[in-house]
This record gives sequence, C-alpha cells and structure tokens, in this order.
Amino acid sequence: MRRPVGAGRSGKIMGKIMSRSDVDVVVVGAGFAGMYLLKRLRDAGFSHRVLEAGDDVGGTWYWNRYPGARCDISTTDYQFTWDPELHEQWTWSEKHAAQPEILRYAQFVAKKHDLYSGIDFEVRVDRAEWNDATHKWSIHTSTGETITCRHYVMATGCLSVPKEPDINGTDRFRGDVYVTGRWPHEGVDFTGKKVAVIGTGSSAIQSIPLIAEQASELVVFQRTPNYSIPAFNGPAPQYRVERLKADRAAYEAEARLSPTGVPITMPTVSALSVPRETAFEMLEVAWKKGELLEPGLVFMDAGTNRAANDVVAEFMRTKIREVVKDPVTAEILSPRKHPYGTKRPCMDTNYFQTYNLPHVRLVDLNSSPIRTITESGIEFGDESHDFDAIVYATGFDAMTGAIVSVDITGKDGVTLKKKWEHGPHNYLGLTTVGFPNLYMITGPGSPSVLSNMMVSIEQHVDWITDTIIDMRDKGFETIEPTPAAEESWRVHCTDCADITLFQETDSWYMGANVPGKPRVLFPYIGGVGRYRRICDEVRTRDYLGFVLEGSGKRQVNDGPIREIQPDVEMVLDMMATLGLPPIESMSPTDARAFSEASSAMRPTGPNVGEIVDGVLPGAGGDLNYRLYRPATTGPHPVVVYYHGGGWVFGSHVSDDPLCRAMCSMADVIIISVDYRHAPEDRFPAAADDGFAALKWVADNIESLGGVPGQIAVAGWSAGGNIAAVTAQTARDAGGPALRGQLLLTPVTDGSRQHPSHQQNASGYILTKSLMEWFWNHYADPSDRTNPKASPLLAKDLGNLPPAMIVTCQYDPLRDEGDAYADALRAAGVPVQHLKARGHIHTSITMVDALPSGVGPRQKMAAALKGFFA
Ligand code: N01
Repeated sequence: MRRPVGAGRSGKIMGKIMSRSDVDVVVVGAGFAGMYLLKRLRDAGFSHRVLEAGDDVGGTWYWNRYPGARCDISTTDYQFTWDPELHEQWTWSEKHAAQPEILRYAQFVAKKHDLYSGIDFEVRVDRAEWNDATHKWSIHTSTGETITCRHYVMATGCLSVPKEPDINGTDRFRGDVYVTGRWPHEGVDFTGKKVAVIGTGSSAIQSIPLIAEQASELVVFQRTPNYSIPAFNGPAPQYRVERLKADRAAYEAEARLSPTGVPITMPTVSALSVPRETAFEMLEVAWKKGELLEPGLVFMDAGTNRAANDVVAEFMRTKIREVVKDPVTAEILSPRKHPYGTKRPCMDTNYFQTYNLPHVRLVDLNSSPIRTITESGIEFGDESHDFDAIVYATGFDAMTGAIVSVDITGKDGVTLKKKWEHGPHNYLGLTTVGFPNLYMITGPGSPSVLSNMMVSIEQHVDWITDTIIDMRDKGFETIEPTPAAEESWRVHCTDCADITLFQETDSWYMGANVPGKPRVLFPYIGGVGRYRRICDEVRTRDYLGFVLEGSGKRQVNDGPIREIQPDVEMVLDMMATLGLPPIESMSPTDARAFSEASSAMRPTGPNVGEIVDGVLPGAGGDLNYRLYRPATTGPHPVVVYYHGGGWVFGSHVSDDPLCRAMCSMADVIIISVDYRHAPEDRFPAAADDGFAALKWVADNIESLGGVPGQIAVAGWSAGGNIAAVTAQTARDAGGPALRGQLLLTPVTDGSRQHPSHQQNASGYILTKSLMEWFWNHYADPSDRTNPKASPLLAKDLGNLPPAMIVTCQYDPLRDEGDAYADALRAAGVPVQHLKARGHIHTSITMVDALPSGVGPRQKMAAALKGFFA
C-alpha cells in the first residue's frame, strides 16, 4: 500500500482556509507519534503542519527495512488504542509483527483517518528559532520554506539517526554498503555474496540469520555479546488475547499504569532466596513465553542487585551453550560484562543457531580488532578479508540525535545542542527551560525506549494536546518549565537510575555508544505508570513547575514534583494496596505479632563473621542480646545497639539486617540488646535497661572480643531515643566513656510540637497517631518532659560523645531529630547530621530491599568507623 497521490496539500481545517505559513502547531515526524498528534490537533481545531522527511508515514518502521526487522513487543500491545474500531478492522498475522506488516498498519490508519492530506512528505526541518517578541517559532525547511507557529513538537523518534560508524577507512570500501537503519526500500539480495556484518545489537541479531540464508560466506564482527531470547513467533499470546476479549478497556488501563506499558505481574521473589535449580526452572517458564520482558520479571531484584542479576545472566548463557556447538564460539557469544537488561535484550529467530552453519564465522573484536576497512574488505587482527558487502548494524545516536540534528535556537540565542552539551536537561522529558512551547514526544527523561512505545506515544500526545487546548481556553500563549522544576526532574531521574544497574553498562541508554555524548541514563526508568501519574499531577496542580504567560497574565506554580525516593514510593504504593489495619488499632500483643510476621518476610541482610546470642543483666532482670562479629580478625570496637519499635515491640533480633549491615560495613562488633517493653514496663524501664546493658558490655568488653575503651552506642527510632538517653546517663554517671553515638531517626522530644509531625502525619508508615500510641504506652504526660524520655529537653547537652544523627525528610520525627543535632552542635558536641532526602522513618533500615538506603547506610558506617579512628 502506498500513500495516495496529492497527499499533504490540504489547506482546510474545520471549514476554514488556513494559512500554511503561519499555523498554531508544527509537528516534525509522521511516525506513530506524528500521526496521532495530527488526528488530535485536527479534532481540536488547531491549524497545523506535519513535516516528514520520508515519503510515507511509519517513522521507524518506514526506515528500518533490514531483513528480519520485527517488533519485540507483542501485537496485542503494540498498536494504537485511541481508535477502538481499529481492533475490529485490523488483524495482526502473528505475535511479533514484521516491519512490512507494521508499516501497512500505519498506512491503513493514515488512510482511514485521512492523515495523508495533513502531512508534507519529503520535507526536512533544518532550523528552528524562537522569537521572544512574537512568542512564535520560525521553522525553516529543506524546501526553502519558513513556517511560523505558536507550538513546535518534535515527534522525531528515539532511534532515528544512525550512528556514524567510528571505524577507520569506512569511505574506502568499493563494494556494497548497507546501514540497517537506512535499508534500501527495494530490498537486498545477498545470494552468493561474501558479507560482513558489524555489530551484534537487536538489528544485527534479527538480520544475521536471514542474511546467512543467502550469503555464501558471512562474517559477524562482534564487540560486545548480547543477551537474546527466542521470539517463538506464532499466534499472539493466548492469555493476552483472552484478557483483551474479556475486557479491553481494563487491559489498556492496566497497561497505562504498569511499569512498562504492558500488563505484567510484578515479581515478589528474590533471585537469591531460591536455590539455583529452582531459579532456573522459574526462568525456563518465562523464557518459553517468548516475550521480551518476561525473563527480567521473574525476580524482584534482577534489576537492582548484581548477584540476583547474575542468576538470570547465567541462565541466558546456559541457553547459548545448549545451542552453539563450538564451545569457543559459545563463550564468545556469552555476555559476561554487562548485567542482564542493562542493554536492551534482543529477541531472535535462530540467531545462535546461525553460528553452527559452516559458512558463518564470528570474529571477536576484543581479540581481533578491526584495523581498517579497505577498498575490498576488512583488515582485522592479523587477517585481511575480502567482502562483497558490508552491513553496518552499529546503532543509533539515540534519544537526542534526531532532536539536536535540527538547529533549534531558543531564548537568548542559545541552541538546544549547546544547552544539552552536558546532559539532556528537561522537565518531564517533554519540555526544556529556555525553549518555550517546544515539546518532545518520548524524549530523554521520559520512559520512551524503556516502555511499550505505543502507550508512551499516546500519553505524550494526549498531554501535549490537552495542554495547548487548556492554554487556548485560558488565554495563555507560552509555557516553559522553571529552572527549579527542571533541576528537580533531573534529581528524580537520577534517584531512579541510581537504584538500578543501568549505570554499570556502556550502552546507548547511557549515551555511551556515541563518542562525546554525556554519560547519563537518557530514558526515565521510574516506570510508565508512575510517569503518567506525575504528568497528570503536574496538570491538576495548575501546571506545577511551569510558567504560563499570555494576554497580560502570568501564572507560575513552582516547586519540585517528586522528592521521595522512587523505591520508597514503590513500597508505600504496594502497602497502600494491602489495606493493612493501622498498628494503633491493635493491642500491643497483636502489634508485636504483626511486627514479627512482617520481619520474617524481609531479606536477611549480609553475612557476618559470627553471631552469638547471650543474656546480660538488665536493670530489672536478664536481657537477651545478639552479638554480630565481623569476619575480619579482632579485637574490634564495640557498638551497643538499641532496636526500634516504639518501646512497645521489637527485640534484640528485630533489627537483624541493619545490625548485620553495620557490622560488616563498619567492621565493628554490634551488640544488639533487648530492653523491657511498654506497656508492661513503662518509663523509665527501657532507659534504665539501656544504661545497664552498656555498663555490662563495657565491663566485659575484652571477653566479648572488643577493644577496651572503644565503645559507642547506636539506635533507631525509640532505640535512638534510648541511645541518646544512655549517652547522657553515662556522661552524668562518669562512665562508661563513649566514643560516639549514632542516632537513626531518633525520638528526642515527647512534646511532639514540631512541624514535621503535621507535615508527615500520615502516609509514610510511621504516623502521628501511631507515635501517640507509642508514647501513651510508654510514658505519662508528666514524664515526657524528663530528659530520660526526651533527651532534647536536657538542660545540659555539653560533653556528650560525637554524634551522627540521621533524619529523614518524610518522617514525623524529622524535626525533633534535626533539633537534637542543632542543640548538640550548639553545646559544642561534634555532630555529623545526615538529612536523608526522600526517605521515610523506616526506609534506611530496609537492607537489601531498598537500594536507595545504601548511601545513607554507607555514611552511617563511615561515621561509626570515624568514632574509633
Ligand atoms: O543498535 P545497538 P541496534 N565497531 O546500538 C556495535 C531498537 N531495535 O540498531 O555494544 C564494532 O543496540 C555495538 O557494539 P557495542 C532496540 O531498542 C528494536 O542493533 O557498542 N562494533 C553493538 O553490538 C535496540 O536496542 C528492534 O560494543 C560496533 C551494535 O554495533 C535499538 O533499536 C530491532 C561499533 C549496535 O547495537 C538499537 O539496536 C532493532 C564499532 N565501531 C532495533 N559501533 C525491535 O525488535 C557499534 N558497534 C523492536
């Protein structure tokens, strides 16, 4: 199917003749994004021009015509949802549609909705400038035309500019040269030819088996081996088809709020919690589905924990060894350096099998690098080989290549290329400071290439169109993000990237494939659903982070959009779905049982050298303790640790993962001591036990394996309260002399009058009402002003040991911890104060469950070491 003759020349919109040189909106690109935009703009009555460099619609599916090009997302999911009739009118022939079929689909949609008449084909945009006086963009095209417009949308795709092959002598070769991303429309016949393929990414892995079917000789030049799973192509997955039939709307809604834009079941099992054999059985089930995302979704920690990821990676290597007969070739094809999923895994049909063919050879560029391309072939290692054709499957200048290939000049004459020299700074991946009314579809900073593109494209098109409709309705001419919002988006994107393994790998996701490109994770990895919620929230909060101007009006609603750590938010979201009863509605006995049951489900934490359980004399009877000894040779400094639990629940073992982590990271003995709990034993029982335990440990330090005099206290929450109180008691009692106190989100003030008690009253696990419940069980109101209950209220805070105090942004206790740090400092005590951004009361204790807690724990461990230095 070809586009109708005479397309792209319509000058009518909603019955009015529109000027073609001055329009409301210019869109660059007529791929799926440009097509849907055109439909929405037309329906909304905006005058528009859609400019496309190719001679047909389809975007990526127009350009990428190499043999074997297919979509790696199932056809049940990779299709438009905005026209429900399409589901009846179009039937896909297989699960992973091939390029010609997807292009036919694009053409079918374009014809059905008369999109051809709204597109100017074979027109390239060379330059675009913002005019701050007229509040319009001037768009200069390859045909010599200049179009002015209010809004300018780059719908240019993420993988549309092939990377220049950075190989010596590429211009010299006199044979046939092909680039997978710019494949000849008429196809290529390799029959009887000697062919070289350079690269082993998705494009190569899809095309190599088909090129091998024709070529008389095929040599594949591989720099980095890739993970690839078989597509097992055939009919669409039955379970998806059935769900769609039963309730398409629900399926689509789930996709839009899912992490990837495809309905999935989120994993809950750690790869490290099951035996290797079981893990492989689970992976086998996922592998057999032939769906790209499935193997990465078997385990909850494959994307965040290298050891967990290695389980998946080894499974994939096993699969390669099962297929490839020559063990040396199998090993060269086996990825070992990069974690699974940190480069986009590939989907293939007979890729690894191809290396069993006698006329196919794999060259490992790590041992035999290409020296140069010559007139007749390639010189590599100590060989020289003639070829009839060279295929460059060397990838793309991804995400930003197409955007900055147009010379876009914003306010104050700054070009986008210049602005993005050190990273593609943007707000929501949609807009960027200094470039009003410029929008990107699936740009850097949006889920884009880490999602089902169709879902992301539709969401972006809807957000942009709805925004400019809103602006028209309210009389605004311009919209531009604020620098603060852009910076907060950068921080949020970095927070998301930091908890994954992506940054370990040199990939095109990281810009690492193009020399000179800044090294950042270009796509947003926080997930499609979270991203959609954020974009929606921006609008419902009056365009949070944007300045809107027009008709003498100016609206600024500045502020950060997401400060909470992404993994913490995930835990909160997950807990919200569980509908658990509030702890304060339980009896202390039930609360203790609930706390123990929750602890049983968490990761255990790192191994330590030795764990010894014992009993020590408390102030009112024996107390249990657990000693964690490092694996290194002792003696070691000793930290007496007090657990959290609001003085009501918890025990010497309840903070086990945190104690293990502190022991191994700080190389100190941790002695976690129990204390009597309320309401059976109210104030000051816990405080008295805390001091008694310290004294016993100090007296027995040598026999415990410690260094005499090298002792400190630490505690979390109510345990932080006991640690702070114990430090004051030890000072007043003339010993034991402490080297330091580590207080993690401590309770310091029973008055609870600080703003954080209101600001973070609910929604962050420790609530204001739970804190009241704890205090009511622990101490009478008259006792709460006693410094043994509220160490902040002590008259003298001088001569206390150096402190490390950690407070968390979304903790009701934040301000009382901050106040204690300030007060100690004012009294001359050396204080390290870590204000953990985006954390909640509990998150830093969640070892191996929340990767964002690693940084704060490293600082806590460094502080412990520092106490004894
Ligand atoms: O590109 P790539 P691609 N010398 O960048 C190698 C999507 N896509 O076109 O890894 C030697 O992945 C490079 O080696 P290294 C999909 O998102 C989707 O294959 O840099 N080798 C690598 O092996 C995909 O991820 C489908 O060490 C050189 C290869 O070339 C994205 O497009 C199908 C080299 C490039 O791999 C890009 O895939 C196809 C040099 N100088 C593509 N320079 C679907 O299924 C580069 N390489 C939907």
